[in-house]
Amino acid sequence: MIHNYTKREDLVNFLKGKSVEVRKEIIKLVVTAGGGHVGGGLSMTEILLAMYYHVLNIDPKNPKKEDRDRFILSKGHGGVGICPVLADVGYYDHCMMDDFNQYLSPFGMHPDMHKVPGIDMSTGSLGHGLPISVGLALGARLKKASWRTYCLLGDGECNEGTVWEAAMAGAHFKLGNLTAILDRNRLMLDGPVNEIMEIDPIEDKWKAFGWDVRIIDGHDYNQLIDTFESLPPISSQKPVCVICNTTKGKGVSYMENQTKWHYGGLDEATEKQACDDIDKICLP
Ligand SMILES: Cc1ncc(C[n+]2csc(CCOP(=O)(O)OP(=O)(O)O)c2C)c(N)n1
Repeated sequence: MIHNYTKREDLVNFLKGKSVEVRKEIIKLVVTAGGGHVGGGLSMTEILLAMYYHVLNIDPKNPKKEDRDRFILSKGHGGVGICPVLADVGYYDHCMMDDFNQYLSPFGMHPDMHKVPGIDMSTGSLGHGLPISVGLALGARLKKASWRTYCLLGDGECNEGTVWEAAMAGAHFKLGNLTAILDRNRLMLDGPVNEIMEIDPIEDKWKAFGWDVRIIDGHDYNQLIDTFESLPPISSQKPVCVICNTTKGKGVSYMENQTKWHYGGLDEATEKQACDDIDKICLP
């Protein structure tokens, strides 16, 4: 954990403050880049802040530490969402992102593990994060290592067959050290998930594939912390999928639940409106 809070209430208040800062930085990066995957960046802010500040066993000053927990951002278009969080916990300085997604910048829309400290796997082509996570978790188990692997997936991404091949493999190999996290914001690039390719009943599907399932509000820090603190030990025989119900575009009134804000650009007025809205965000 990257904080010294001993009282839950203080930790949650701290993280809520970070939610505002990180969302404003996402908006800034989208302006710098001339556009970006803003909707799905804003839906996973609380998940990422809870993971990087509290749940993951990591050392940002030693990003490749062998016994660190691994975190795979399978929805790799979430670069604008994860890069500010990695800066915040200390992997690099925020000013390193001043040329975000510009020519020769280490920071692209899809984060590169060879250029961005803290990124455990380069992703962007959907459907590959969970197969890779299964490999990592299996490797850890074979080495008798104690670290865990976490994989954050999009719900639209669950259209990919490789997600389900990996789900089958994770259960087959009894990977209790593997946790999938689903950013269930119900929208994808070009429409609602249930119209493009229905994934419900998603809870039943993960269960049928042999996983334990938890369903929580992905913007509620108390639920996130309770869930990840109570994961079964890595010696358990089942991987866990945490389905996080979220809102795409969370915090910006004109972006929330709007497919067109999967990817977009901002002018001065929309940027100001976004930041004003974020200042007033109300988290559970
Ligand atoms: C293999 C592959 N097909 C298509 C795309 C294009 N694409 C980028 S994001 C996206 C939608 C993903 O939806 P979801 O996983 O729900 O992401 P979120 O809404 O959380 O941003 C698609 C289809 C891709 N990156 N990779």
